Amino acid sequence: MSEEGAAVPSSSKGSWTGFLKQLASFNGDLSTMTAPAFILSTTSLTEFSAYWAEMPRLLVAPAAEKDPQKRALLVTKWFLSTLKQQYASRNEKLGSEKKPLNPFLGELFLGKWEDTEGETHLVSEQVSHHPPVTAYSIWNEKHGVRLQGYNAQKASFRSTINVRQVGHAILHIDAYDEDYLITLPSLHIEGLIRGSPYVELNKSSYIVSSSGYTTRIDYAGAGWVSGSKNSLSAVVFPHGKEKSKSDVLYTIEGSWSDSFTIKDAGKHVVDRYDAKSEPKSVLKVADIANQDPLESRRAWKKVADAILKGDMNAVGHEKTLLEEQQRALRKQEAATNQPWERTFFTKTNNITIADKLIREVPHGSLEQDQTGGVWLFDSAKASNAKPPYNALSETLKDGWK
Ligand code: HC3
Repeated sequence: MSEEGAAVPSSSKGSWTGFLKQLASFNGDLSTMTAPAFILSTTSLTEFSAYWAEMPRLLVAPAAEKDPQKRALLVTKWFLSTLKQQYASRNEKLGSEKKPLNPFLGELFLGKWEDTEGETHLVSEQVSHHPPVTAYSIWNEKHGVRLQGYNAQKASFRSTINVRQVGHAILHIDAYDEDYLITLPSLHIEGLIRGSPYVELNKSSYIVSSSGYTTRIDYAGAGWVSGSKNSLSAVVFPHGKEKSKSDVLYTIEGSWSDSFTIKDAGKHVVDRYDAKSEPKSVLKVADIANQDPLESRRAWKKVADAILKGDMNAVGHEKTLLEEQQRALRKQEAATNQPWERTFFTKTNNITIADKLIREVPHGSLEQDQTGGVWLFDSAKASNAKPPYNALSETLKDGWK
């Protein structure tokens, strides 16, 4: 049994108890949740998009595989490798899951990885504030691999914070003109009572390829049948054969934060993945002084500095200034009838490849009513963006649809 607030600094025990009480009447909007200073993060959610590609080697690996079945497996392996980065890396670094900064409309986070795989670019943008939606695009021209997606969170409170992710990602491989629709796992927060929150994944997510393969990944936590933390169990099968055990092409068992093993239909081990030994590349981000005012680390600098000092008055003051600026902008847009123009993304009403592939997901739906539409990376916008963003045009060839 964990003791209430055992991991909370003694000066914050009262505010933690208050926070837990406030959760009982939580309205589901994560952005309105007010948390004590010690659990506030200095990182905005726009930065989280980088977790998709911290190991560019795994992201581009499918492009070098000629067999579509093995390619589908490599895409699955890459996706599974991103889970530790997405859901457990902050815990490892900071000791617990903190409350990220809520991006403002138009907020940007840009960077690139430079390693043996060449340049892998990242553009992340807050494309909607109500509801909060973050869109991203990640591309590596050398290998002809591009990922784009967007996400929002629907939260509720029942014993703990439960989060359903809305949105999806699409990975495109130029050489085979192939797309992979990736749905996002649900999660909940553990360790709340103790004061050291961490994420556990639950339910299932899918990867559906335009070449005819589907992967279903089932997640479970320590309290489940498997008994171990962050367990995953995945199967790769031809479209429509989810219920047929004899059609399973690969099975994957293990832990998304530690290691997993991949077996073929004959139960032979074909690959293993160990999160500890996989090298990560460092994302290069411009110095704050050279960033645009819309760029996340520049825009949030004063708030982040105040959080680091534990000065809650200054945090409140700086956040209010940002909010007032945003309100003034919205007012001006309404008065001139000119809605905010997104820098890199466009809302589409057309049928996308995602509409087609989502049909392979049981009860699957893009739920565009929950994300203010379907958001697509707009390479023309990126090429014509104001300096310095237009420099990205040199890295954008013809692969975008
Ligand atoms: C729920 C979450 C915010 C959303 C985070 C998302 C779903 C964002 C998209 C990324 O690709 C994946 C991802 C990872 C972690 C998710 C966060 C975990 C906790 C955070 C809550 C808003 C914080 C709850 C507050 C507290 C104090 C319990 O940490």
